Amino acid sequence: VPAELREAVEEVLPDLERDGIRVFYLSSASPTPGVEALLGAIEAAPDEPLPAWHRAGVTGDSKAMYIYTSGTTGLPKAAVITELKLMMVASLARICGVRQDDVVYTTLPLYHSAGLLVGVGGCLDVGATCVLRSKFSASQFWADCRRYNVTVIQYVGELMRYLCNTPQRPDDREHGVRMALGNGMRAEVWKEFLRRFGPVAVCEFYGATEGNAGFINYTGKVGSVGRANRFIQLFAPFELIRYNVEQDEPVRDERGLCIPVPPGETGLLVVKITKNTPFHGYAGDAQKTEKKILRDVLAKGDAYFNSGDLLMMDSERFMYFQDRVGDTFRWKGENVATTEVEATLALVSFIQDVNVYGVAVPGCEGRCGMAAVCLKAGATFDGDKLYAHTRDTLPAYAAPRFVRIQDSLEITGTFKQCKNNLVKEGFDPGTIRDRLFFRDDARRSYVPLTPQTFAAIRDMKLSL
Ligand SMILES: *[C@@H]1O[C@H](CO)[C@@H](O)[C@H](O)[C@H]1NC(C)=O
Ligand SMILES: CC(=O)N[C@H]1CO[C@H](CO)[C@@H](O)[C@@H]1O
Repeated sequence: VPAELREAVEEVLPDLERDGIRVFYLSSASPTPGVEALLGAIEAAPDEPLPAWHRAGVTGDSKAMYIYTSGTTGLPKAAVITELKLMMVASLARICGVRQDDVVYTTLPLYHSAGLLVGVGGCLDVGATCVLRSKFSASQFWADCRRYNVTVIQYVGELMRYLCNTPQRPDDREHGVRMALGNGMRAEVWKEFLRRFGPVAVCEFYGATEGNAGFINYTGKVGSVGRANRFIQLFAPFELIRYNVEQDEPVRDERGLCIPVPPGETGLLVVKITKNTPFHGYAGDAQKTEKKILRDVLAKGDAYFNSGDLLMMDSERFMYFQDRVGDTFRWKGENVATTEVEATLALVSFIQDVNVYGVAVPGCEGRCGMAAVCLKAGATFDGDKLYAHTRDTLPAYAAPRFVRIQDSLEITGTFKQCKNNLVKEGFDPGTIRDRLFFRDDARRSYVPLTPQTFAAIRDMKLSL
């Protein structure tokens, strides 16, 4: 632990000591009895290879570490990462073409799999140089790349968007970055990134920390997370199955089995659990582990890892990420993929950040779209412009009915947005301090949401 977390550590230290767990501060001294300081020990360590006895008894199945899932819904869960999994995920960098002479720049937190396993692990795997920054900074990003001769950058989709949102500069293309390695970049952002910062090869991959398989597109088809080739199908048999967003469960046929979707249709990604693609579950939580396993998928008695992600495969077998299961909601009988609406709204000139979710409205089935928006510095909200943009780019059911202006949006350590509190808070101007707007079709604009309008919606006098 970093020494800044001293208070939190001291609170649970007695429990940890009881379990025989040694705790280290990442500093050269420790202010806490019972906690050791790591930096001095690292300095003093010899640089010869570790003796083999040190890892005698370690096998592919040994637990290497726990990584907590990011917890966009509910508390984070500790996913078991085995030595084999660690090596497989670390090899992603090599598969994407990272070389020994590369300098890889990582600003992602190291307590998650992208930064730690792909970034640091990938550098260890190929023998490349790793440049770490404790916190991502959009304004310092390219300066860092120039200063440290960075050739490979690591991203999650949000980071690329933050970079594209920075003001244009004449030296935007002055850098030696040849490759970007990461996941979750939307096609719009991908195009804009290449236009702004030049020909950077993008290696986009898809995978969940605890998942048992993933995809990569190492040749850079814009927007795609990879291609489902025969090799992947043989190694990790996966299916996209029909999903009922309202019931929040897969659709089953009369035999009780799941139904694969045809190309072009969005489905839930499930990956068969086999010897090659085991699922190690969550530490000390058999119940949560079982919840991620889907049984009787294509045949009675089979078992699949439920990714919780909705993907689409096109006729050329390219895979596209659509949304997280819990993030998609139903409105007017249609599925609204929040990440898709977010990507569309992010293109509006005065919007810096946006988080889309669905709120309950009295007397209405499903949930009604709402967007929490953070404005660009110095920009003002333009209801007419937003209305015109959503009318031109989104189907009517997907355009948010309500907009909430916030100074900043709550995100997790891995730049994922938190929706739960926003959903709970709803759209009542009587309790929400932020400015609220309402999509008014008659006036073709987003207009301030007045207590009168709210009351009319609540009392079901105004139909949405
Ligand atoms: C970056 O490259 C330049 C030119 O090759 C070199 O002079 C400089 O020392 C390098 N910087 C770092 C931090 O390695
Ligand atoms: C592995 C993979 O699917 N690569 C594809 C990524 O995108 C390029 C560009 O369209 C395709 O040609 C590749 O086949």
